[in-house]
Amino acid sequence: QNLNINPTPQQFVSKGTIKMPTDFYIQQKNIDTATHHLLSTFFTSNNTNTKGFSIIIGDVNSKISRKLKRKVPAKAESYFIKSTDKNITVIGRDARGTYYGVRTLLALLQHKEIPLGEITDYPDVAARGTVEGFYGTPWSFKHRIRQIDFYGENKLNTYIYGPKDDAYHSSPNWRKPYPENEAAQLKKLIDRAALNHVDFVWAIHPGKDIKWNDEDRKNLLNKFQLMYDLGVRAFAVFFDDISGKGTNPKQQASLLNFLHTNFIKKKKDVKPLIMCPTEYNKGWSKPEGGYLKTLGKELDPSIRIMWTGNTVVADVDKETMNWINTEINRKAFIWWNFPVSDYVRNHMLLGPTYGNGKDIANDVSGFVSNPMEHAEASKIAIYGVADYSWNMTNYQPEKKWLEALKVVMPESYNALEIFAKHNSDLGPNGHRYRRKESVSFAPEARAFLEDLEANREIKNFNVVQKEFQAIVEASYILANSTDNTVLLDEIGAWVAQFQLLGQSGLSMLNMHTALKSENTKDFERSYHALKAIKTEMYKIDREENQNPYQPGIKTATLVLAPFIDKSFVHLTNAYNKEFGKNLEVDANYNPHLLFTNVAQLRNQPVTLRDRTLAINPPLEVINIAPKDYFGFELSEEIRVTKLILKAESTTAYKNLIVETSTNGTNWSAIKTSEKGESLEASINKKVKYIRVINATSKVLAFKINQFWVLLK
Ligand code: LOG
Repeated sequence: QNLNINPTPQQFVSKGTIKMPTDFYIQQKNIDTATHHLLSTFFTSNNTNTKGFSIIIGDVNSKISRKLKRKVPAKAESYFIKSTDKNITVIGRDARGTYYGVRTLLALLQHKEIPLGEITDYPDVAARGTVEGFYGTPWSFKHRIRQIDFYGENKLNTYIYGPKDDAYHSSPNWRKPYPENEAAQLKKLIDRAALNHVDFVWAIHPGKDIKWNDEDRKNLLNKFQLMYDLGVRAFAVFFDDISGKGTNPKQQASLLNFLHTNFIKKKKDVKPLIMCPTEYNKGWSKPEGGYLKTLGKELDPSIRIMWTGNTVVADVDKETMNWINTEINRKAFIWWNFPVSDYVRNHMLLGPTYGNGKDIANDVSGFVSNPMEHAEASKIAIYGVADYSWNMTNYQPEKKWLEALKVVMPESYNALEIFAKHNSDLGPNGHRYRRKESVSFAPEARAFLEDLEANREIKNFNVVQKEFQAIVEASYILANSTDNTVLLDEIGAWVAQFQLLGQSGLSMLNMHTALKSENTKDFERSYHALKAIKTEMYKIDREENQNPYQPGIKTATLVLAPFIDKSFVHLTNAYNKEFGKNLEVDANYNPHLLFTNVAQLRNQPVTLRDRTLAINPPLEVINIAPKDYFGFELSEEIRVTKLILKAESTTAYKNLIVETSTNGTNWSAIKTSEKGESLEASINKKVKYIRVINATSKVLAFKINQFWVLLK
């Protein structure tokens, strides 16, 4: 029997069901405020009295049958429930276990019939939840309240508060108290967390300007005390994304040990410290510097060390864990950088939570997800994280994803499913992290294109048509839904874009039908309609979500959008040929490629905006060896008018040569000039390849701030 409880209980022995009683008799022993509160959300004076169906709630120290108490697993936060036709008993290992038992009890009482039997349950991972640790607009108060309630509902016990753009979390103000109104709001969040049995972990990020002296130690103690007074009982110290003196592992360890001894231990009611190291992923770790080993050796064993995996954005597996745990002498606390989108801000990441090993429960001390700045939309992924971290071996990504959609949109979940399944990949990005997208539609798109290109009858025309129709309809439903307006506020612009995309797909299909029946009037109408739809999409992309990093609104970029573009190009070409017409073919997708032998650049996305073809500038220094080059391979010979390179320092310019080629073998050099900060070349000829090459015999190292060519 499916209990429909998230996270999935570890063990459920089913013994039939009984009809839901109308009245309950609650006997509670040893329960805390949070559990009291939770009970009061269901049991009121209307449905409780001493003659009702018995519900006995307590923990292992309460006066409850010894026989049943023995069934509570000897694990933190565990509970045991026995339900018979006479009564239901809920016993927690500890206060939180009892609370979780009551969460499950209330879920059982949502059914029309009460499932009978025994539930034995406990979490696989000790600390489970999120770290609000992204760049960009921090979550609002309202969103945080909704998140914390959601964590309680899904048995997540950890919310690490560390928004990069909170000035009192990081420099310059980490030493100062929060202004009164911010402190008051934090206090409300902290109280709300307590009511949901969520540890509100307040993180500080002092490494940008910390001085390794007594004064700053006192500053930290003082700030911790202020946060303690607001109700914080769990703390973290982040040393990520810093450079300079703050990165010293001996100093970091010594400071943290100091905080451990003089604050954590003294308080008695505060959880062990969590720290995020400077080298927080394997790709950035320099074993020869001994950074991680030093932390591992010197940090008090109770202090947890965070880890994002083999790279900044990565899924973690057994091997990941074996490596890091050996380095740091303890079980790493996983900071999973999903569904965070601060490096692909024009995308919505609404797909399932998947990719992490199901065999690492015993290798981690915690597992938290870093979400999107879109809090509500992140719940889809977080729901999966709750199940994965609670009951790892039984975790089923797709099943949990479908459930999550229903939880966030109880009415319009079918429409949300259509939207979410086509909006999950990140597009090409410097971290090389990708997600599946449009999984069930991808083979249809492929088959359609194959038939189209082979001039065959398109066998799955109806299937494809149905999908586009569904996309348009789902978008209307979502845009007018009222079951989660908070979510709609976040995804609205993407939904609008998605609707247009679906509409453009229908026009593309019409073009095909018209071409087949040689109806030029219909063909040209649909052709122009599709172009007009593209213009509208372009407008949304230029008006909505205009952040300075990845501005705009991208939708269904992995499968759907390229599918429509390719079909459009093919159909227009075929039409032009057959009817001797000259309709413009440009589908304004980027058919050009990056052309480089520099490993550091190989995965940088190339974007075409208007007629400007550019490399997405990476944030790190690039090493260009002798004969190394970077540039573009154009889809065909195209007239290029201009090339611009803006490097962080201009000293490399004299060592670089700009070359063009029509075949990739024979190259001719182009004259360059330095204009202000840029290296510029005026070209004005048709080329297929264009590149900048290191013509010297030494390695050139520079940061690329801009690199683009202008196409005619
Ligand atoms: C930051 C984080 C950011 C994430 C993804 C960590 C430990 N730190 O590169 O604030 O959201 O990557 O862009 C990070 O992941 N730095």
